[in-house]
Amino acid sequence: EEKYAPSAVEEKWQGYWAEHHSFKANEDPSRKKYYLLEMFPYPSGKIHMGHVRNYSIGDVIARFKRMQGYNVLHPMGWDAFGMPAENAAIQNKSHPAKWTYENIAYMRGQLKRLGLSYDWDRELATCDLDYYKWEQRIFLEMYKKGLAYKKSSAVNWCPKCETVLANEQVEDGCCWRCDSPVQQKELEQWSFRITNYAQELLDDTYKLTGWPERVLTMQRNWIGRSTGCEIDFPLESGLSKIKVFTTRQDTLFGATFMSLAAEHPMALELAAGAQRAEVEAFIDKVKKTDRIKRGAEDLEKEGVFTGSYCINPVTNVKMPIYLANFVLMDYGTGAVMAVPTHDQRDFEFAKKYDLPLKVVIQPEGEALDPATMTEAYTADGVMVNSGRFDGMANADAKEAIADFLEKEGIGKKTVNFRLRDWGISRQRYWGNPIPVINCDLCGVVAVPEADLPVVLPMDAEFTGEGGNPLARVESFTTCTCPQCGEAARRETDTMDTFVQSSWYFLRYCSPKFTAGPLDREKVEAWMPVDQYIGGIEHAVLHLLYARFFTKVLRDMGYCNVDEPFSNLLTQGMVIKDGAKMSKSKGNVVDPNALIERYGADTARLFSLFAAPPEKDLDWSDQGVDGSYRFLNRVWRLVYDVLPVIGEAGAVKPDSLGAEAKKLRRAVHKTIKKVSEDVEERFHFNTAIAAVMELVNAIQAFAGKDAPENVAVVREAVESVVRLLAPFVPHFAEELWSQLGHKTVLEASGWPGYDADAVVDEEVTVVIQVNGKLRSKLTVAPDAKEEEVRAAALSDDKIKPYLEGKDVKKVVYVPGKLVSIVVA
Ligand code: ANZ
Ligand code: ZN
Repeated sequence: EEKYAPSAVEEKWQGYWAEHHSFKANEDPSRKKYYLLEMFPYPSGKIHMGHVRNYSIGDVIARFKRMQGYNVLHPMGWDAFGMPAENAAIQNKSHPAKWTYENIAYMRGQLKRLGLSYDWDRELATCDLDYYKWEQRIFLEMYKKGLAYKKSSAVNWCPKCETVLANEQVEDGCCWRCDSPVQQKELEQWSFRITNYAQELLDDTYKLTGWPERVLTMQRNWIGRSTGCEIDFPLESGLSKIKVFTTRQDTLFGATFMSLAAEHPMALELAAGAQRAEVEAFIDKVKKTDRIKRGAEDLEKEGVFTGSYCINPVTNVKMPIYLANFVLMDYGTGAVMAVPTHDQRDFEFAKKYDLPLKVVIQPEGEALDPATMTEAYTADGVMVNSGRFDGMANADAKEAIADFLEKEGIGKKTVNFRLRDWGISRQRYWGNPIPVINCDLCGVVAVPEADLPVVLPMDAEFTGEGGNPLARVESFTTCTCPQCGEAARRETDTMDTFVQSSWYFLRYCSPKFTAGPLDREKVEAWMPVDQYIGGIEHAVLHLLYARFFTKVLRDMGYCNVDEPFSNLLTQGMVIKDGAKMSKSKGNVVDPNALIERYGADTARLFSLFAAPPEKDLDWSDQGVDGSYRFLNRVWRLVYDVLPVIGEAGAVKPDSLGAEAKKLRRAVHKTIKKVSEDVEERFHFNTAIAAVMELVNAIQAFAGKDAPENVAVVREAVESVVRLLAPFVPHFAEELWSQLGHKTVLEASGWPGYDADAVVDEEVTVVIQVNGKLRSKLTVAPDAKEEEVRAAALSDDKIKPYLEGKDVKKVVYVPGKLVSIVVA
């Protein structure tokens, strides 16, 4: 008997798959396609347990679908631009490209060592010129369509990384990467007009039925659609007016003052005489606070009176105009009609500055008194103090007042989105150069198509000082303007790495295409991605950008899909001792050590068995050991029976004895359960547990050697091997070949179940009442006593005999009889 030696088995089958191009994907209209994708990794150095888990989950689905006969596309690549490479270069006095490509080479080896079923011929790295040059083309097309534009704006600035951060990259006021406090800075920035797609991005979330509801909710909140009105408030001077955005026009009669953002263009001109100095000081102070803090609910409300007034257009009451720290310039109009009785922020502000309160919505059957209110009343109610709208439900008044404002020309209904355009400029070297030239005479000039690509120069220096290293490469920055021929300066901002990850899944469809970014025919053959798998941390950032980019490319004619990912699975974290594995916690398990000791199959099996994919996986050394012991058990079982089952023919179900029939039922029930668990719910843990039970049943089956049973035993062990194949592929291949077959990967390799075989055997139980036969039941032979007793007592034919009587005794003779005694 041969001993299970994982490393030899794994090397053998990895060699076999490579040699036979087992995972090469070709378009094949005769088979149903299945595009399976895991979020590609950043080449940080080496893979961690989170990767092992993510890619093992994906690999199970890919192999399962392949065994079912699907034409599977399962590619892998590298999200290879970004800051860590530049930081490493500074530290090691080396080059980001060298660091990145070395990491890729190492990590590719690790992924191969795990036996993942990738089509390696499609591998790409986003820092390959062959990839990023096409992105420059797409950028210029977006520029020409007005979807990429440059504007000066206050941006989130990380002083440590010396770069701009998107709002999504600021977490609790700190840089998502290095955790430094984020500052505000005015800069010329390139942006993508994602706001043009806000409505479609929102609407289409309702088509994404294969996404977790939680992710869809996060996307919807991020897009943040609000419906309401814009309303004009004339200045007391009559010279001009202030436009506000409100979602609560039903509270208009209760607006008693006005709050403007410190950046509001009218702020200074409204600051009359004595107030001027105080207003200027306030503006200075507010501009220094970051916008995340300013938007936070617990912000201490602060403001300053401008000295000017405007007029409430429906009550004609004079309203003092304030600047307020919680009003943001980049939402709505940067001006808020303040209704302190019905908005909590306005309430706090009014209390602080002693401003008037007027109730306009009353809760049913209650009378709010402004003098005694301790917080704003924000729920629904009945309109009061609102002229002709009094007595209406406030929800109805919303409509009625909006109509009224439109009719009177005071305001109009509008929609507002929280979503901002996507700032993509990064003051960094290791990224895709934005392909434009800045000319003193002509302004921004696109690099002509003939001059593309703009190649990232290799001779930059990485000292860690002076900001963007790319801006110091003279040979790169010096150029002539393509329009006027004068000396000009090349743009040195590079694109956010989220741009590259917004279309890599499309490029995988035709990774070697040389006539453009995408071969439309191939893209049509493979897209959309049928199953996408990745971490929940990308619920907003990456997934929203990828959806946006897909729509842009669709509108440019590059692809034909509205949505890139039909189904999304967000897997949980790998934790140890109750905490996420991280260097700082010192609880990291290195996959290399694990694989060396137990082999890739055990590493895979453990990470699939220990928890369902969407839950956190709790690391346990015993769990790993248990997985390894299970594989050894299966290995021994197969070798044990090999000598006897060699000659077995097909199973003849009718000629089987009771025990053999029972084993066969277990086999087919397991096939059914595993198929359903994998296919419908990705519940790999329960699927594996079911196979373990089956293995126990086979081991316990006494008649293994009897000639009449060898066919059943062969079917049983072959089923075990095939059911395990997606999880522990090398192991399964080896045993499958020992069982006399070629490769378990073949289409139709996944077993089907025999519907007749899974039907439970039934026995007839008779029911007696006071010794007389009154009815019969059919139950499973191993049915539980309580169930049979309950079924007997509630049997329709029995009930009449029990009516009005006392049940004295119920006796169950298993599988035969229920005897009821009544008096
Ligand atoms: C009057 C009012 C009365 C409001 C009331 C609310 C309650 P959402 O739902 O998030 O879109 N607002 C408008 N622009 C703002 C800005 N630039 N900075 C800070 N706040 C702003 O929020 C819309 C509400 O947020 C608007 O409706 C406005 O206050 C405020 F009982 O107008 B409301
Ligand atoms: Zn010029």
